[in-house]
Amino acid sequence: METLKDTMLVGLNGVLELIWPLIMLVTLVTTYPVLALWRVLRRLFTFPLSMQDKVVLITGASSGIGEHIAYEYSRLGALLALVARRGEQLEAVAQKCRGFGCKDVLTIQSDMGDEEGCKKAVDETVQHFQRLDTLVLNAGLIQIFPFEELEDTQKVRSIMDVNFWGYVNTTKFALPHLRRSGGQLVVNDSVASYLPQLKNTIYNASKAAVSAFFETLRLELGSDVPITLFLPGVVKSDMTDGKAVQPSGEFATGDTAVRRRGEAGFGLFPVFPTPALARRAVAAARYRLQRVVIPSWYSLMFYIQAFEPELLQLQLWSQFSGKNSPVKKTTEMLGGGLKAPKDFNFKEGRGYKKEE
Ligand SMILES: *[C@@H]1O[C@H](CO)[C@@H](O)[C@H](O)[C@H]1NC(C)=O
Ligand SMILES: *[C@@H]1O[C@H](CO)[C@@H](O)[C@H](O)[C@H]1NC(C)=O
Ligand SMILES: CC(=O)N[C@H]1CO[C@H](CO)[C@@H](O)[C@@H]1O
Repeated sequence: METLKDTMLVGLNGVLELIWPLIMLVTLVTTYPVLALWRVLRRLFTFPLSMQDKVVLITGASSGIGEHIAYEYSRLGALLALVARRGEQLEAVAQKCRGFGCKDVLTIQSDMGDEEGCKKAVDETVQHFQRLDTLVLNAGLIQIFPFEELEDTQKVRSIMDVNFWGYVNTTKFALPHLRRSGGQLVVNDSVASYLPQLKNTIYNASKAAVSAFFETLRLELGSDVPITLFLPGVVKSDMTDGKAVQPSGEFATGDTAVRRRGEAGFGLFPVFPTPALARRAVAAARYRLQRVVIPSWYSLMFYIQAFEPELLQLQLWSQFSGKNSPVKKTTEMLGGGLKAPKDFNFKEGRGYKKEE
């Protein structure tokens, strides 16, 4: 039964629904120029953090974005703790870091998909260096298949474990050390956290969770431990090369990886080179920026998603179907490491409008 009070509350909310957008619009128009000016001034008058002899812990450091972030910090004189599951590859990266001038690199073979692994990464770093200044959370898994192909959701729990819980648990273990050193958090989020991307349901959800978690944590920590979220668009990495979790829970390898890579439709967007991405992400962290989209043109899509989601959906659907699927065409045209195999059949995309 609706009470009189309920009716009045609904009425009050109704009034707000009418006038609030107007108030917001006026606020946006009046405050935006001031804020834009403040951002420019802040950028001009803030000195980037010196990384000389600072201890940086990087997860997912054996390849792709994490690897290049390690090189970037090496050039800046930081001391590194590199974490990944693949020990040999990690050693090779560490060797290159030394070549770039890093004075001390610790490699930690660990799985960020379980709690012990997260704890081990932080503990061994602090044991070795006696401190921790920057935690770069970057390890991640992706899936490239429609949700309905999945027989058992248990099989893809690993994505949420690594991409979300791994980040949360590592943050939990690292925070006391970061507080002590006046350190900072740097987090690899993805534009997938606000841009829907077909065949990436769980991945997309894990990224949205990361966004929500760290934006909230930011409010709690204030300036004690600054948080920089970087949101890469399509970047060349093992992930965009098709190394993805399968409906079976296994990793895609060989031909399957190549097929998955083609199916992902990553090829529609021009790939952003990984070293350049790492440079921008590290610069953003040194300026303690809160959130950077790299490359920045992706951020415009955020407004489309917010105000005209139908438009974005239309574009994504058309991308995956039809005779002249732009995915197919641009993938072939661009190459850039994302080239589909010659005999790849783009029409096979399951669950989408099939060609008659
Ligand atoms: C995170 O910690 C929780 C609580 O201890 C644990 O249940 C979970 O398995 C951990 N997950 C990861 C990925 O570390
Ligand atoms: C960081 O994001 C990019 C782009 O989404 C991805 O290729 C890379 O592997 C990332 N790591 C995680 C954890 O998403
Ligand atoms: C943040 C977020 O939810 N992003 C997208 C994840 O994917 C779904 C389904 O495609 C979209 O509706 C979301 O906008």
